[in-house]
Amino acid sequence: MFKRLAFVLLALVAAFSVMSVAVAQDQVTVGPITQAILDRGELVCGANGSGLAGFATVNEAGEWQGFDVDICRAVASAVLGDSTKVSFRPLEAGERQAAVQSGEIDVMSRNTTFTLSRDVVWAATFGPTTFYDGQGLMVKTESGIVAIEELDGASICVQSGTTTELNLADAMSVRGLDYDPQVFADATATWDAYLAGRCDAFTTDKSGLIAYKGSAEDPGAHVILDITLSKEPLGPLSPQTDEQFADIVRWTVYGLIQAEEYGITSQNIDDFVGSDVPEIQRFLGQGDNAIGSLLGIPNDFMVTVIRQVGNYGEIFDRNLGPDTPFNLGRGVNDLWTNGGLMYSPPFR
Ligand SMILES: N[C@@H](CCC(=O)N[C@@H](CS)C(=O)NCC(=O)O)C(=O)O
Repeated sequence: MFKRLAFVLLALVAAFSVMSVAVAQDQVTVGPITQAILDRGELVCGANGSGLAGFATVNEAGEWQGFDVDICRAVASAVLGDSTKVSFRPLEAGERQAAVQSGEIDVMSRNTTFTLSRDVVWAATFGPTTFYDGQGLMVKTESGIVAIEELDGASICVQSGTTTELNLADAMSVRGLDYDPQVFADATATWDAYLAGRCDAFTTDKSGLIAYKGSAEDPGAHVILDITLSKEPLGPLSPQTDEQFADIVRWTVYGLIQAEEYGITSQNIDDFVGSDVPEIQRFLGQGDNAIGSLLGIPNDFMVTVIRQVGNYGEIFDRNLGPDTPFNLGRGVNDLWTNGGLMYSPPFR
């Protein structure tokens, strides 16, 4: 008797779950952020306000470019089918929380570290990390300083509203070192103060140090110390008010990484669209595979994204790789198959 009841119950549960999957596939509820993007025909992306070479700068033609910029372009491509439909909102470090909480931006891609307190207090949903970074220290070459211990009693230029400011305090106190923090609200003022000799050292994410060093009149006059003070996982985030949109951001970033793993690029995407490999067909939303449709966007959204923006490796190389002034190695930002941390969950 009990067995029969249990069987009937199980059968009912199974039937309901099949039904709810079918419903979910057919009618994804488009969230308020996605809807607003569709209505205005444009994605609003929070970007670095002072400009960060390689990550977010405005070129002579007035176009935004850089690694962080391309992440927003990929999201615009996924939602609107057009990577150019993005309006960039410049944000200083201390303006980020308000920009997320007020909902004035749809997504932020601005060298922003994923931390527990930001996740909760900013009411944000962080997407996958796009650039694993760490905090560094830069000094003038002529100072002869090679180790953090030599900065005992030094003045250090640092930007407020950043994880940088907090990590510096930790790193110095744990070593019993005194220092005089010179704190500025915007990046340019921080850098200028260091250049003008108001500080013995300048600290920020190593990606930032590389960008600033490259922009110096004589890059050789500055050295980045061989020490990493913190973990700075940088990536996009969106207001927590729309989980459907957050899913789109998440799977667009994963799609960039997965495309690189498959060797699918903006140049060869058309060869892959006709592939008869089931995994590739599924990833590219071909045939009756439901991929994009589960997210409420075109089923083959990754075809558009890859065609317009390229895969993760193309984005990295275009902005930071060997043909750029930065010549950054992939390091931990390489694919997991090459010993790095870039790893996409399955598209299924
Ligand atoms: N990743 C750190 C630091 C990010 C940051 O804002 N860095 C500075 C220095 S590289 C910057 O980009 N400033 C530019 C600005 O505030 O516009 C964070 O999320 O707090």
